Amino acid sequence: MLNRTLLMPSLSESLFYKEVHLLKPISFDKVFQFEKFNSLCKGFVQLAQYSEVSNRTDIFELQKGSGRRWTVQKDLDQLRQFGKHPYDEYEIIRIVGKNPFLWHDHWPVKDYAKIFECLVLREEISREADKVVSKIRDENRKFSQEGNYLSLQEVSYVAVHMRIEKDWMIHCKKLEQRSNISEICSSKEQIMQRVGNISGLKAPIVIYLAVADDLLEDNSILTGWKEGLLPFEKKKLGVLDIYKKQPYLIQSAIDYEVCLRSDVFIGNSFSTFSSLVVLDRTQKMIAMGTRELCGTNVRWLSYAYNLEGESNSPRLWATNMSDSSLQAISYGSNRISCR
Ligand SMILES: Nc1nc2c(ncn2[C@@H]2O[C@H](COP(=O)(O)OP(=O)(O)OP(=O)(O)O)[C@@H](O)[C@H]2O)c(=O)[nH]1
Ligand SMILES: [Mg+2]
Repeated sequence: MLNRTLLMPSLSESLFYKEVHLLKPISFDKVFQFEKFNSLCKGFVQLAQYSEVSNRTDIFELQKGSGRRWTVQKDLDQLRQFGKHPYDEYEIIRIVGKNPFLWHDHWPVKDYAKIFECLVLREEISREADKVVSKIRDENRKFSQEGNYLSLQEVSYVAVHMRIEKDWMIHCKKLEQRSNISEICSSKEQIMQRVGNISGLKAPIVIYLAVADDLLEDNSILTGWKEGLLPFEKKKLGVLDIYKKQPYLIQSAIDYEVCLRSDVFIGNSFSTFSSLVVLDRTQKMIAMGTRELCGTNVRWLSYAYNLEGESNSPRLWATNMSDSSLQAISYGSNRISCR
């Protein structure tokens, strides 16, 4: 919209809400392949390094509004205005403000989602995810042989993003009160029960539990699953070392990959992490030419356990790519396009 190049953003390596003093920036290119991004996103979004800027002091600060009187229309008008004279004379525009954009209202999901095709993890990170996935598949193979199953049985796995860590429990309770929706916080028991009711999971099958161990107060997540569902977290799988040597952000990035590649994914439709995994999977389905995004016989099947589906199972979940707002995929929703 401004017809400008985005200077490489800095991300946060640590969790923000309680460790502000430990806040450690990590540059975009430590996580994603920088050049790959620009080549895949040519004509859409381009990134540049700070070193490419000739005059780093020639900055115009664009102040974004906030509060009730700040509307989507004002936000949009301001952006348009800053694409023109005299602002186009400045080499850098720095956008500042508490909510720099009302951004989720300016682009339809379909356009925004293109970004995800350009975000490719650095190899040293995806290699760690490869290790975790192959451990999961090894376990699956072991159990399917023990049970005298055909050795040709597909070596597939299920990933459940159990969003029950303590940062979430604080957040989701508040959100339920504020939005007057009671389907946001799911207990461990509800997750186990609903996942157990999914018809068509070929037991025995390994269930990978994607949780941030450090933030988990209840460490009994391995018990209480229906027979035939074989739960594994990082410790039982023997991959704790892989995660422990990484900062918070990279740990979640590895788990994101593991969830992305699973045969069936089950998450919480109000979690940004879960919503982005499902968006990514929906995009893969569309790229493969899948017509029935909400069928149960598709590759990249996903469910939301915080919403009730058929016979008390989790609800089937695919991203509505023609949604006009990013609200649903960035902050969550209970309208998830499959019924
Ligand atoms: N740090 C960490 N996070 C993990 C891991 N596995 C899964 N996650 C998930 O990654 C997300 C990290 O939390 P945030 O930094 O708040 O991410 P977010 O994009 O705001 O996602 P939500 O809080 O779930 O909406 C959480 O949803 C975690 O449950 C892990 O091993 N480590
Ligand atoms: Mg969060």
